[in-house]
Amino acid sequence: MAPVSGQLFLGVNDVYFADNSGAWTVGITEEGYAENRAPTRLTPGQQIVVSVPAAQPWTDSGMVVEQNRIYSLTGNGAIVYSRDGSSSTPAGRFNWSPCGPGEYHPGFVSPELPCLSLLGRIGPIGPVFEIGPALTLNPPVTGELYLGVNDTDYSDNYGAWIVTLVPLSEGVSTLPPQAPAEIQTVHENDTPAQVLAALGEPDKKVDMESKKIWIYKDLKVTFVNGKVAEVQ
Ligand SMILES: [Ca+2]
Repeated sequence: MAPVSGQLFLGVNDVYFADNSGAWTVGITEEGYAENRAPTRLTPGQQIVVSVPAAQPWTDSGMVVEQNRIYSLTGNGAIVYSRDGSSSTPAGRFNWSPCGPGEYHPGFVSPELPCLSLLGRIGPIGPVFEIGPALTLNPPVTGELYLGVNDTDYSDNYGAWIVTLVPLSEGVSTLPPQAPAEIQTVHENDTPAQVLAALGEPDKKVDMESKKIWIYKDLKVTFVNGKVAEVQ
């Protein structure tokens, strides 16, 4: 099952490749969507509110975030994270060791990001990033957004944060199509008259003894003996 959308790379688990030969053949077939369900893609202007329960490390938002699209994520509310009733907002807690600013705290979902903060990842095994109270997200890949609570023990937690997801830009598919590249037809051995007909008047003409160079905005045509010899 693909955790995110992207280009698939295939590898050989070896140390020294210079003495290898041959190739494997890999077949790939689409078997359909996992759980017979495609996650929802946000339409422009749509706002999604997801509840992130404190009693589990990760919550599947059910939403796909798309590469090259910008999203606003905001986290609100407070969760209780220990039996003494201590609570945390999505910003996390820094007031005990090893959770102080910049401190490494092994055992937490992310030992580097703030304890008890709101986390995100794209796909169930994607790299973990900090959302905290607010984040402008520019997804590096297209995939389903997961929301997490950076804790060690989830059995003493209760409550939920509320996360709001809003796309700030259109998806790539809604960008206006690019104008097709101009088709320029200049062939070897064309005469200057034929080039003039195809490309129009050049920006610059360089005349040398044996050859002529016509320079266009993004093209250079070289004539030798009155015929096109090279187009660059
Ligand atoms: Ca806890």
